[in-house]
Formats: sequence, C-alpha cells, structure tokens
Amino acid sequence: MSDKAFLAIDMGASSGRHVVGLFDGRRVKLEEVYRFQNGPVEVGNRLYWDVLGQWTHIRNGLYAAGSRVNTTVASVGVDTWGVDFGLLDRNDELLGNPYHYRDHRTDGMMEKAFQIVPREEIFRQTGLQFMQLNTLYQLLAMKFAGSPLLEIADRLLMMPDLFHWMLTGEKCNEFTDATTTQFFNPVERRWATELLERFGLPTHILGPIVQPGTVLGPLRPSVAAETGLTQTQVVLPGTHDTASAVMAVPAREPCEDWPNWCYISLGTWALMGVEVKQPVITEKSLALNFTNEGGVGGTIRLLKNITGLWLVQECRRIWNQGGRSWDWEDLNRLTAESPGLVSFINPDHPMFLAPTDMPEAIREFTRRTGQSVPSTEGAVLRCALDSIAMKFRHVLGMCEELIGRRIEVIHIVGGGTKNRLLCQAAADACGRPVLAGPVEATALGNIMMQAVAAGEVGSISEAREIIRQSFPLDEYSPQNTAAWDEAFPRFLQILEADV
Ligand code: LRH
Repeated sequence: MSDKAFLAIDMGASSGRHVVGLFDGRRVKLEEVYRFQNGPVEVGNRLYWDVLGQWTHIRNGLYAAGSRVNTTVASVGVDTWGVDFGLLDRNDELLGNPYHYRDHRTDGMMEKAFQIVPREEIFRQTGLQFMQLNTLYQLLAMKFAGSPLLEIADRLLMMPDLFHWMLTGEKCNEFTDATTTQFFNPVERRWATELLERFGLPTHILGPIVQPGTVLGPLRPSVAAETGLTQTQVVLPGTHDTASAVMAVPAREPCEDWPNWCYISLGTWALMGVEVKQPVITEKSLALNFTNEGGVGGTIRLLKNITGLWLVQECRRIWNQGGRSWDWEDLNRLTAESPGLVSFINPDHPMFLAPTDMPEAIREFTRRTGQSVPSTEGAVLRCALDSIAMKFRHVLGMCEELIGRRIEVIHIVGGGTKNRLLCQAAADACGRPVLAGPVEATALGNIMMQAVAAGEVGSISEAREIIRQSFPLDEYSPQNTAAWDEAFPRFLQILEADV
C-alpha cells in the first residue's frame, strides 16, 4: 500500500510550519517541508498578526509540500493558537489587521465586563477560564474604543477559520477554536448569544459550528493551480492548536469515566489538564479558574493555562538583543548549574504577560516579594523553571480535586519536551512519572484528525495507538521530592503575595 500524505499547517508563537504526515497504514512519519517566522508585528503601540505575509507563506509551503512529497497530498488543515480572529465585511473584505492577543488593548477589560455581567454568570454560560486575552474581551475592547470595524463586521472567523476561508472560499466556525472565545456554551454546544447580547455585542457575525474532521472542500482554483495541489481537500483538524496537541497525547483511553492521566501541552504556554466527556462547570471549577474547552471527538479539555516557556524565550530574546547570541544549550547548562528552589515567581502574574524586559520583570517580582534576587542568567532561568514546575504541582492537585481521583502519570507533549530540565523538574515537583513526547504533538494531532476523516484511521483512540507505535517517549521518574515538598508552601505564599 502506498503512503498517504496529509499536510498540517501549524502556526505557533514564533514560527509557522508545514509538516507532512506520511501514513503507511501502521505508522506515521513526519517531514517538515516549510518553515516561516510567525511573530507579531508591532505598529505604534499595537500588536498585529502579519496576516497577508502569512498567507504568502501558507501558499509557498503548499507548493513546497507538493514538490517534496512523492505522492498526492490528500488533505491539508490549519491550526493556530486560540482566541484571535479576523472580521469580514458583507463583501468579504478583511477588516483591518487581526490583533495579536498580547496587545494591551484588553488591559482592564475583564473588570469592565464584570460590571455588566457578573463573573459567575459568564462562567455559568461558557465554562471558560478568565483571561484578558479571551476573544470576548478583545471584542469588548473594540466596542469600548468605538471601533467602526465592529459596526460593519458581517462575519467573525477565528484565525484558522480565516485561513481556511482564504484557502477554499468557505466560511465556517470550527468547534474547538470557537470554544476558546468565552462566548460559546459548551453544555448546549452552541454560541452563547444571550451573553453577547447582554454586552451589546453583535451575534449575527457568528456562523454555524463545524466539527473537526469535516471536509471543507477543495482549494480555490487559483490556489490549486499556483501550488500544484489540484487533488487536495481542506479538512478541518482541531484548529485550536491545543486541541490538536491533546489529540496526540499517547495515552490509553480511560477505562472509567475519569482519566488517571493528565497532559501538559508544553510550549510558549503550558496547558495542563484532563480530557473529560462533559464540561465541569461548578463552583469549584470557577474558583480554581479552570476552563472547559472543546476537544476533538466532542471531548472537553478541562484545563488551566500556565505561562510556559514564554518566560525563558523572552529572557533569551532580551539577552540576545545586546549583541550576544546565547543558544539554548549554553543557557540550559547555566540553568542546571544554578542552585534550585531559591526564589519563585508566579508565572501567571499579569506583569509577565507582555513585559518589555522579562529578566528585569522576574527580578522585580522577587524584589517585591522579599526573596533573593537572581543576578545571573542561570539563576533567572532557574527561578522561572522552578516556578513553572511548582505551578504544575499546584494545578495537578486542582485537577485531582476536580475529578475526584488520583492522577498517576503526566504526559508532556509539544516542543517543550526538548527542555529536559523542565520535564525532570515537573516529575520532581509533582512526584509523578512524566512521559514526554511526541515533540511534534500539534502537527501530529492535526494530521491524525485528517487521517481519521479520510477513513485511514478508525478512531481517535486508534490514532493515539498509532502515535504510541510511531514515536519513542522519554520517561522521567520523580527524584529529590522531599526538597520540592518542603519548598512548596513557600511557593504557595508567593502566589498569594500582593505584588
Ligand atoms: C496555546 C494557546 C492556548 C491559548 C493561547 C492563546 O498556543 O492556543 O491554548 O489559551 O494559546
């Protein structure tokens, strides 16, 4: 049997990639055929997507895939991070440049929102964690700024939906990304239109919800001709990158209702949680600020966003601005050599969302909380990694509390699995074994969803079995847990500190 080729276009925080998955009926192999820069573009004090530049790269990558792969590319699907969107007017003109969620226009927006609709009520209708970057607060920021774009908008498309529309001419709102907006009702599995009405936000801009695995259609004739992909269909993956990453977690299905494993999709963010069948919208999940996002196969991702490698990526960016060129190998060595469990930060403090100088923000946090201030590069990074690992421990406890059972193993997937120090620290802090891999979880989940849609793979659990057979995992056993146990109360105090 000849290999089947599926193409994932995975647009992550720093780069976008075209990854081909070749499936021989038993195993899947990945080949990256194109990569491009995908950082935000700053104009004045605003942060945008470079949407037309990305569109050019998307087409270049399609061409590269067509010429590199020795077989027909059966289908292609796009995934990106959640919450960001574009607006089309009634003539299908893209209105302005889509904003990047780290833009500061949403500062203070949650507080304004709660004056109109109480926090509890928003949670009851949406089950979503409160983060100022959610689409709801982005739309509210436009409304409070009197944006004329919102007035003439005819259609809201989340970023992957926008690229899918560019590729096919078809407009749809894919389920998993729609659930990241904070105006989607995950219990009734429909838009929370009543909520938007309470905010005076338009509801006619929302379209029908479409599930991952749906065939959207062929490429526009012009795109097919230019890229040579005349046989290729566009098929929706879990378009929210985290949904695709969780699809690729090589775990076995739970035999009971609640899983005994959790996942961390580790990259710029660390998304930590459990896969469940129904949303958990309770006083407790509200108090713990957990989210109920939609997963592939109609599952729910009960999880929490933790600021992840963003902390260390930003440190490196700042240090390298001064003309130096630290590579990760050197920085990891310095981190490993630096004493652990000295100072902590709260990785999710708003001061780390988009600081101009991350190392200084980390030092400032330790200063304000009366801890030893990390002075060297290694000490700064050690403080960041220890704090992320402690946050994992904290959130592990919350997951167990929410599902009422002990979690035996932690799966870490995504690019962050390359950070061996953090994987080990996660095992040590949590006192649980960590299974790390696959590194390319997002692209893989995207590809495997397309393979399921094509009937090449029977189900999502079969896809996970194929992933287990295709990629080796690294296992980390907990070590030195007593020191982490002892330091944990100190970390909790830091979380409570008024900074
Ligand atoms: C991870 C992610 C996460 C969202 C954030 C905006 O890439 O999609 O799930 O909350 O970006």
